[in-house]
Parts: sequence; C-alpha cells; structure tokens
Amino acid sequence: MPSVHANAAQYFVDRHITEGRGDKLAYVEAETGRALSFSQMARGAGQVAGALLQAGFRPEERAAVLVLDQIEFPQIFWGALKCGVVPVPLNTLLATPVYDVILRDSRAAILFVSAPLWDVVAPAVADNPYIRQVVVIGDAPEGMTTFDGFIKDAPTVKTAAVSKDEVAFWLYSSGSTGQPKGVAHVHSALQATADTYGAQVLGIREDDVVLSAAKFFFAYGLGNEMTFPLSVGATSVLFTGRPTPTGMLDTITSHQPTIFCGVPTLFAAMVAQMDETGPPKSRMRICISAGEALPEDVSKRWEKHTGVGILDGVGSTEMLHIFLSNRAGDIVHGTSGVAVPGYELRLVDEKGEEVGTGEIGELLVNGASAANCYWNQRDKSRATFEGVWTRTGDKYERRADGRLIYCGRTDDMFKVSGIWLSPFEVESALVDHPRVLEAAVVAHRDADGLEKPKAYIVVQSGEVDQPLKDELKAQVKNKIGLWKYPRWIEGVTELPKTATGKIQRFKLREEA
Ligand code: 3SK
Repeated sequence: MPSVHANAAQYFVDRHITEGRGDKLAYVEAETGRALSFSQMARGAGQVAGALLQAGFRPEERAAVLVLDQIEFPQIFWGALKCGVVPVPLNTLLATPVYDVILRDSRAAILFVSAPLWDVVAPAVADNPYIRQVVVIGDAPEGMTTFDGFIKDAPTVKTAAVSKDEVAFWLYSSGSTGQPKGVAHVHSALQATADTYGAQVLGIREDDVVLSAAKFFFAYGLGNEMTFPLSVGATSVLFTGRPTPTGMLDTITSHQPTIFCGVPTLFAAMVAQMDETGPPKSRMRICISAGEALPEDVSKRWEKHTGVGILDGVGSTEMLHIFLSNRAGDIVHGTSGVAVPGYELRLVDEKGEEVGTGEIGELLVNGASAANCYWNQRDKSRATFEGVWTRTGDKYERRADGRLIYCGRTDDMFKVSGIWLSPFEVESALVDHPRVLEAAVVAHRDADGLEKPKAYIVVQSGEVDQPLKDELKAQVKNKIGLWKYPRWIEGVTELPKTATGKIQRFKLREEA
C-alpha cells in the first residue's frame, strides 16, 4: 500500500523536524564552511520536489545527479525521492563518452551538474534526446539555470506516498564488459542498511560527526555520509575536492569527526604521511574501510598511529552497503570478518553446493537491501539476482572460526581505489592508440599491496618507450576516467590466448 511513511524521505529527512532536530547541523562543507541544518535540508528538499513537479517532471522519470560532495546534493537527492522522481547519482570522475552512454541508458530527463563538471558532460548533453533541463550548481555559464534559480519560486511540496517496493534511486556500476549497469534500488533498501550495518556495526549515534572519503555517488559513501548519519540525526562533514591524505588529515584536525570512512589506497597514503608528520589530534572512535581488501600492514600501522582500529568490510552496489565486516573490539587483520546482522552468507562451488571450511567458493548474500535488477539488462539481472540470493562474483575462503578471507574475483574485474574496473574497458582505450595492436590488462599489487591496473601491449612497430607509455596513460585517463590508467605498461611480442582467441589473463596475472 502506498504510504508517506514508506517514502525514505519521511524517515531520513521529514522526521527530524517533528523530532525537534531542525536547528542541528546536518552537513558542513570542510573547505568552504557552508552548512545545512536539518530544517534547511528539509526545506531545500521540499523546494527541489516542488520545482521538479512545477517544471513538469513526473514520478519514475530519472534525474541524473552529477554533483560533487556539497550541500546541494542531499537537497537534490531527497527532493527527487519526495516527489517520486528517481535520482541517479553519477561518478564525478568519468569521461565524456561514458556519460554519454549512461545518460542515454538511463534516459534521464533532467541533469543536475556541479559547475566544475559541466565542461566534461556538456558534449554528451548536446545531442542527448532525453534531457529536457540542465540545472547547474555554482557559477553557471551565461544563460543556464542555476540551482538557486530553479528552486526560487517553487512551492514546497509534501512527501509523496509510495510503496516500500517502489524504485527510489539508481546507482551505476561497471560490468565485466565495461558496459555500465544501472542498479535499481527501492525505498526500503535505504533504511535496511541503516538498521543493519549503520546501527549494529557502526553503532552510529546522534552525537557522531562523520567524515567519508567515499563520495555520495558511491554506494559506500551514500551510506556513510547520507543515510547512516541521517538515521540518527548525526552531522556529516563534506569534503568537496579530491580526498588527498593531507586534505583528510587536515579535516580530521579541523572538524574532529568521530567516524572516519576511507578506502585502502587512502589509508595507505595517510599512514605514509603520518610516518613523517605523526597522527592528527583527533576524537575518532571508529574507522571503516571498504572497496577492496585492506592490507594487514596498513591496518596495523593505522591503529598504531591513531589508536583506533579500522573495521574492514565488504559491500557492493547491488547490496547497497556492507554485509560482511569485522567488528569493533574483534578485528582480525587480513580477514573480512563475518556477516553483518541482518544478512545471510553462503559460499558455493560451481554446482551451487556449499563449500566446506578451508575451501574456496563464490560468496552469495541475502539481505533486505538487495537491488531489484539492472536496468534493461535481463540476462545480467537473472545471473546476479537469484531469488533472495545475490551473487557477488567474489571468491572467499571460510576459516574454522567462521571469518572469511578474500581470494579474488570470479571474473577478471578488480577494484582500484575501491571502484570496480573492467580490464576490457582499459584495453579498449589502449588499442584506440594508432601504435597499439593488442592490449591485456590485469591487476598488479603496488608497494602497499593494493591492486592497480598493469597493461601488456603489442605494438605495431618501434619500442614501448617512456614517451609512448606517458601518451597511453594520458589517453586512458581522457577516454574513460582518471583512476583507470595502467600504472605499469609492458611491451610484449604476443599475448597468451585460448584456441578461440580469448586472452588468457590469468597467465598474465601469474606473471604480474
Ligand atoms: O566495495 C565495497 O566494499 C562497497 C561497500 C559498501 C557499499 C558499496 C560497495 C561497492
């Protein structure tokens, strides 16, 4: 039955006004000091909803949200949910051709974009047949609608009644072919992650202050700095720029978060910096990591510097947040811990049979936050969402004490700085270069034990020298995204292949 209470905006936004939290700070931007109280957020979201309806947007239409971590983001996200429009937060680091694919696939009817990101998405908007309006956050180019202008004369509308099973928002995840997949999540999934991981692993409280290096557009960031703090009326510090180690350490000093959410690459860089500078003065009580497995050494050095352990966990865009995690006071370095309360896990072999202790199997997860499907990708949806079980594509080993140890991907995908990367996508960007005949990309561990792309290339003629390597790295960055470029490039005379011509990446992985 549709009800206002099933609308996630009622629980995460409206409720704070009736509970008397209106004047409390919900968000503050670390770099600018701009802030948003709970009542300002509720008002802003109501105005966004009113403006969307007034401009003719209707429930179920998609709103692409290419917005940095700034105080307009929560107003746009919740404003869309309030009136049934489906926000689709987009990774802010992608390249024009990828935005083109996503904007067409989602058929977004409106685009909210932060001013600094407009240039990269503009060519994709120019010949897009679905977008009817663009709203720019910040200094808009001449003649374009600004966020303030968009909401200025809008009526504040009340939260719409929806069913708990209604699709609330999408997130895009990249597939093994590099083709982005729209992951559709329902209203009830948001509270499901807050009630499980947020309440029972983080133990988040009203007096917490959260700082998340992972941004809103990433499922991990959406929980960390949106739904978890809003579920209890806590405050989030937004870091709008790139989360550099210095930026994070300075923000820990200046804003004194009690919860810090990072990813392994960042923790490694912060630890290296603290080796030089010492730890910041802080009141952190809990730190969490996800995105890829946290190297044991990084985890131990962080704890030594700060006195606070990192809870390493595993989640997915499909499950919305973390479902497997270490617990405070019970961290076993080098393991991913055990199931988060509210989630059930199975490790299965190729036949779907449960594997025994000490054996490796694919991880399947069952929990209320699972996505509905991949938008318009039936085969992939059926292969991933099997009844109540969601296949993760990750291989794990169960130890005798029940903790799980990460063993790798079932396919060739891997994560870089916590974001899935498809070797196929990087290879395609490399072979676009006139001198590159073939390319194969595999994961290779850097000095901190973290996975980064390594490319093997066959060139038409000449040497794979430094100028060519630099050119190729720049090409990959420009074509598909800043973090996806191969950190190492090696020239080879041929690539290992199967009889049917498929690249045998596992052979290169062994070599790497
Ligand atoms: O990659 C992860 O571990 C993760 C965690 C929380 C939410 C989303 C993701 C992908």
